[in-house]
Amino acid sequence: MFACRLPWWRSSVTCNSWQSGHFLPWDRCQMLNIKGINTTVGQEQQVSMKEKQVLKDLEMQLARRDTEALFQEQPEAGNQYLEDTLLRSYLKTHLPPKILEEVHQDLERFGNRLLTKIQPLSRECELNPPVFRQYDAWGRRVDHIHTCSAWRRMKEISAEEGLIAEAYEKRYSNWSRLYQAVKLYLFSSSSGGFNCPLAMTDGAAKVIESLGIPGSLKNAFDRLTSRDPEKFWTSGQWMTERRGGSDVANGTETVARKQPDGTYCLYGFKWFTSAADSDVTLTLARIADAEGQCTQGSRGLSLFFLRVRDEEGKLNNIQVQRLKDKLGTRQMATAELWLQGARAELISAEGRGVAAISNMLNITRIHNVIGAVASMRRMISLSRDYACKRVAFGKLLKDHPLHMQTIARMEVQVRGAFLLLMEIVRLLGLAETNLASEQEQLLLRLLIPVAKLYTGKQASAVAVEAMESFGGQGYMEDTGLPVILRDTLVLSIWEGTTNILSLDVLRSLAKSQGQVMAVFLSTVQKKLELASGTEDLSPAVQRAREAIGSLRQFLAAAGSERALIMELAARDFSYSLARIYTGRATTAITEPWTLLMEHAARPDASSTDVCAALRWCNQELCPVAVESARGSYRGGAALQDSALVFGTSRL
Ligand code: UCC
Repeated sequence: MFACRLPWWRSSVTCNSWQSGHFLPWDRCQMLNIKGINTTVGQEQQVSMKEKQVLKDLEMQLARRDTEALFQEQPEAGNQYLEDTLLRSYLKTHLPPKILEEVHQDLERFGNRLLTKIQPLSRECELNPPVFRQYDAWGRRVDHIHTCSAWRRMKEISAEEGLIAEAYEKRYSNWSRLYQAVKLYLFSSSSGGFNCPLAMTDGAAKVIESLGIPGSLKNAFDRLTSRDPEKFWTSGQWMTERRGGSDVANGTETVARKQPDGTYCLYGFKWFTSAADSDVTLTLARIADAEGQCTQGSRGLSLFFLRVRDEEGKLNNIQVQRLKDKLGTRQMATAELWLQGARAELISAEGRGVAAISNMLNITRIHNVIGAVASMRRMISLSRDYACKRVAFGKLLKDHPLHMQTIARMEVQVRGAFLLLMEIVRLLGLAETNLASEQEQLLLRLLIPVAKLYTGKQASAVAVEAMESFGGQGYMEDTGLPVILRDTLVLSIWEGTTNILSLDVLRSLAKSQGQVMAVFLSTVQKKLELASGTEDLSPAVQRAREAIGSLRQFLAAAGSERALIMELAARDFSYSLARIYTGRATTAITEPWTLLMEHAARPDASSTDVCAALRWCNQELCPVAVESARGSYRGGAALQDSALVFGTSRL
């Protein structure tokens, strides 16, 4: 009788039904049975002419069916700006009408340009990663990094669109920074990795601006912030050496020797240099004294500016050792570089390199947040579109409640992350136009690492989840989905890992002697009291209020062991700040609500806005209090952790 094997691989599914010298696939056997053709083993070899004809017809249908089964409708995104209702409602709520009108027109146009012109370039960048050629045909060392034309076009587009310029021209005063961030957010997922050099370019411009744009750097500043593609320069940020990625203070070995003309020659090895095709860079080095000695640690580091190549394209006493073979961001050349007397200009006070470059770090970390939110938004948009096209189990994915629950959970995450991003760039805009109060400046200092670490993790989780929503197709390279995942996974690593950023949160507490925390708590508390009048949101307000109470209790209970406890608690503590604040207010420091709640409390808020706020506040808002109550930071917790990792025998 019929004895079909269970399928282990779709195309090799067979049954024992032998026809014309071939095994029939399982579904064809099924069809024969359905058609009433007797297919028991003994009779199979005597199929009549009529039956053969039926079989032939079936073969054709099945051949067609097999082919059709390979086609699925491709998920697509339209004009990202027009489709992003949260972005549009945010801008409508916050921007002054005149600015909104201008910005709206530009963003709609940009959304179309992204869709029709820029996205295809992005794919080209992925398909044509940079190539490194060390020697020419005649054995001469050339160290040439070849980038594709699409990558170079991205640079021109970045200038044309004012993706850096917008923030420095300040034509919309404090709103310019936010407007720039919105353009970068739209650009990010279509940039083919060019968002990385833009982040560093913005950071370099910020450092130079914070130095008062010294005459020697005027040309560089003008180029970094130019709208002219012919003039526009990008910058690198060479911080990482072999001994230190996170621990820059102890890992930096590069030495700077002063020259008679006041410039310096740098000698050392830079282990990761992102966008090594950049025109200029900022980097750290230790200045050697007359005896060739250097000060070790953070206080020995100074900040330098250098051009990577001269006018003819010749490297500035730099050798490229090789390009990095990375999991993602493959569109971009990340190189190992030997500095062999690279000419550089000292741009910080001696020994103040880390403090000076932290201006750059804070900007690139904001760009990281932009990248994280953009990546989540892109994945969710595609996932949502696919849910409207893909049929499974007899109905569209969008009609499967569990599938929709999964996407809805991601949507709550991206909404929270988006509003946190807007809050940060709003505060940055105020700070850059001298409109920020001292409290707002403190909040900004605290929120940058909080947002960077939190959204980096969110984005990785959402990208993985969203990929799964496409089933096996999500895992297929030529759908373009794995690129998004790969490029997202770096967001929790570069510009400071989650733990390093959690420690930076503690640094901001220590440096401000706790003021950042006092501002955080009093701000959120005040907002919630004022917010409690909106009935729909009252469960969220209640949960947020409880979370703040728990946070206060945790801080009070840390007591004398505070330093040790805080180090162990740093990550959970930072997560708590992110969740509580995201669930706070946007418009001004003296106004009510949590970010999502404030958005949900607008007169023209939708039920979606309310639902997102409620759901955000349904998660554990203060994990640090929960873990603290479990004893995760006390007494022998650190020893227990080690025992778990290594086993007691290794302790
Ligand atoms: O990965 C890299 C490039 C990737 C490409 C960029 C893509 C961007 C996004 C793309 C968009 C999609 S470059 C490598 C990135 N590396 C890091 O991020 C380093 C991670 N490590 C840290 O952040 C560490 O915490 C260090 C290096 C900052 C620690 O250095 P120190 O010297 O041990 O730290 P100190 O001694 O605590 O701080 C020295 C001074 C202090 O000021 P003073 O002396 O006045 O008290 C600090 O307050 O620097 C100040 N400072 C800061 N100030 C340190 N960090 C900050 C900060 N974040 N903000 C303000």
